[in-house]
Amino acid sequence: MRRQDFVRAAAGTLAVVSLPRVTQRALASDVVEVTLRSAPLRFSPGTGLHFSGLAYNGTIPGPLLRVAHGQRIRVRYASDVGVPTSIHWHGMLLPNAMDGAAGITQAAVPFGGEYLYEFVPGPPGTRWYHDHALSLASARGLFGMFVVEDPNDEPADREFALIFHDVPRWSSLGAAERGVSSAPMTDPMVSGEGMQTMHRSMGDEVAYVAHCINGASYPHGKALTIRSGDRVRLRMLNASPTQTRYVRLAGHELVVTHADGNPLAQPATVDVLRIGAGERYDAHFEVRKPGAFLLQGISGDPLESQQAVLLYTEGMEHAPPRSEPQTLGGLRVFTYEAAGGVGALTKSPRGAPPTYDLALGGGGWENPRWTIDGNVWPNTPKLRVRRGELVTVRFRNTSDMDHPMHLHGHIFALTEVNGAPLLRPLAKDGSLVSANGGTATWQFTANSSPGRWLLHCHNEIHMIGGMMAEVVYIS
Ligand SMILES: [Cu+2]
Repeated sequence: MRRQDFVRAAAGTLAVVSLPRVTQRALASDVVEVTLRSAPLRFSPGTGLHFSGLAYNGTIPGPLLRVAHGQRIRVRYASDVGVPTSIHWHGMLLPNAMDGAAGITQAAVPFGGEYLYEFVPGPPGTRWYHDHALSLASARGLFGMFVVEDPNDEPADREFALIFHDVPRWSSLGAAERGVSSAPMTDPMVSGEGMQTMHRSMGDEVAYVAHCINGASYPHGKALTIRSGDRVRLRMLNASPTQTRYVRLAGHELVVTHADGNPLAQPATVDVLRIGAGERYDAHFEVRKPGAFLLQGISGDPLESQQAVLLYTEGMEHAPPRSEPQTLGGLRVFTYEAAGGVGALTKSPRGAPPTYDLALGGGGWENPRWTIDGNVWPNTPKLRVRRGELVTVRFRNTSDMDHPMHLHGHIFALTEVNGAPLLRPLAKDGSLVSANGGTATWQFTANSSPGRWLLHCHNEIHMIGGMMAEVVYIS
């Protein structure tokens, strides 16, 4: 089998979410050849729902890419869509010219155009790819998961890739860009008093017509089979353009092992995962008894209860599935503080230079500006770094929305959250900075390939509204 055929076989369609391992069959010296073609797709995530989306290779999400660590990948990208596009390889350490940030590391690919991406995917872990040309093409369906196998991973009996994504009401994207959307905020309430929807007066959120896992809303998606005694690994990605997800598997606790694809210093056992836009988490659970269970989004938005997938043991596919209430009351929720542990400061919180303090602001009714230090891209700060330096970035969020900030081309250590230093810093490529005064501190070594690397909010509306800066290597 040629390599190209092989990766296609490994990827399959995304409806098939069980992941075969490729390590034993692929040699590290291989070049994996992939063609990704973007094109319009009439997309139906459920009965009676239709959406004019954009798709890689005819599926939303795009094909699951999977390589053994050390393999090189060569992706021929061809665009058949009428808006500018590019492909960003999210969470990868790669040459700057391969980063896929249109207007920064490459020119956007026009209709009929092509671009060749070639690099050695890494580090190992659950990564992803998506459009990055500020044209909202990603919100319309141009995203997929990219798994770089880690030879050191503990094997699981089953492994599933789960991509949480949303189908926007098209008109609300434009309204959100102008700051005049009236879509509600939908975070679940932490109180035990049941479900409430928080309505904020701000007009910056996108309205959605469907919330999906792997291309379908419940019960239209493909159910997953498990067996009693199985140790099951879940690779979860939140590809929502704007929203944080809270995810629970009915009747089970989840042992979280990786954040953004990178191993946690110590696994965290939780009832509910919180996944910010762009984040990934790997978790495993044990099937202790037969049954049918929903893995479900927990939300204040009733529509989001359809963001679920059924897991069942043999013979139980028609049993009424166990589900859980749409509340976080009394549950152990995954947070950075819970995963990293919070301790007393052992040294001065002041980072050595270069330290950048960035204030995240903006928003509000009829205000489409989302700012860093009061400015919008491209007038935002440039973080000038020299190769080899340890760089500290400290965020303070003065706005009343969370911001899932993401750094291209580097893995940082999340060392502080809301004033609490983390005993075990999390290795990540993005972190939520919470609303109304929340803080976060990142530290990373400037050891990527020289060039311009974006640092931006992964809420696409905020990014387009200006919340974007860049790390620039100087010599
Ligand atoms: Cu934001």
